[in-house]
Amino acid sequence: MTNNLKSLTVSLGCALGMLGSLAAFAPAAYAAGTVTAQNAWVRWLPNDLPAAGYVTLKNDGDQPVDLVSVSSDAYGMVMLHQTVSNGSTQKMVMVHKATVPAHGTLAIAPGGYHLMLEKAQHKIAPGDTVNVKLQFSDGETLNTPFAVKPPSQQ
Ligand SMILES: [Cu+2]
Repeated sequence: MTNNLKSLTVSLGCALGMLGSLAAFAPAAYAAGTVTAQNAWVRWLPNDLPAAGYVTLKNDGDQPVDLVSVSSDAYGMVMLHQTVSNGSTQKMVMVHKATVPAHGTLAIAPGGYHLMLEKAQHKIAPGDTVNVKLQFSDGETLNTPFAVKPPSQQ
């Protein structure tokens, strides 16, 4: 928990420096509809700390598809982050896309990618559901309900 909080605090700095960069990546236009979202949840933290969102993306198509934009009415800022290990330390970096392989899955899961959810627009607590919009390079948009879970959730 202590380590988590420390890296979340670090992410705030990285977040502020990169505000809005995801918006520059407009989805390309292809036929939509090969990606589905499963097991979407948020690890909520108290005191308005940024929350982390996790989801497994499954691509049934013949082409890889990139997750290129994330947003939510429930949070003022949503970013795609990646946790990078450097020996004993971890840090978060912002990434502009994450690829869901053809006929494969991408696990946005603890220790790897996560959605960084900041600036809650209303009171959010474990047991709630928040909607996050996931946009892909094939033009597809998935409005995905994320289950809000307590800090102890692994
Ligand atoms: Cu982060």
